[in-house]
Amino acid sequence: KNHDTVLLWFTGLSGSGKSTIANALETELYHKKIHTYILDGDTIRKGLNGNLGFSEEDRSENIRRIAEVANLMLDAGLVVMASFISPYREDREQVKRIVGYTKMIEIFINTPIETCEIRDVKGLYEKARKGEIKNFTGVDAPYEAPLAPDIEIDTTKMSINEAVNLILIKISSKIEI
Ligand code: GGZ
Repeated sequence: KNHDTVLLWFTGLSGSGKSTIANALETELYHKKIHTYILDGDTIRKGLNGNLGFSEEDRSENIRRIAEVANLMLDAGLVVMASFISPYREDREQVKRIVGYTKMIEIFINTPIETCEIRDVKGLYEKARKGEIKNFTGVDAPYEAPLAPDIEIDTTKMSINEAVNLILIKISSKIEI
């Protein structure tokens, strides 16, 4: 089962660039005729995980369900990209246990919070600073950085293209692309 495929797990703060990189990577894989699927908060938290919030327990359950869905998609032969803050180390370890350690490429989008906050694409940091959103990652909820990610990207030091190329090299060390 799960032949020749891989789960690209993007972890990092809100606004760090996870989805941007996942989307650019998907375009490249499409050109290589690789079938992909992107799992991200925009879809999962509206649908499957619509009953979950941002407590520690709910985030863990969010990640657990996503891992199970990703595992099914790997069974179907897709290259799966998952773009979630996934702030807890133990939750990310659980993902590896669910899909298999060799299947998961952990990609830490390590953009400094100052940059994420300046970008503030959705205005959420400002709201969190004012106390209008509680338990916001990096403000009043923790982010446990990966200790040994497969890839680490700081988007203030690397372009999207460079990041995508780095990830493509890693993928090609695992599967034929
Ligand atoms: C963090 C929050 C919160 C809180 C709403 N903390 O920039 P975005 O908007 O699109 O990405 C964030 C998204 C995080 O959902 P995840 O499923 O990735 O989180 S986790 O892995 O921790 O379960 C942000 C928005 O949801 N958002 N409230 N309190 N991000």
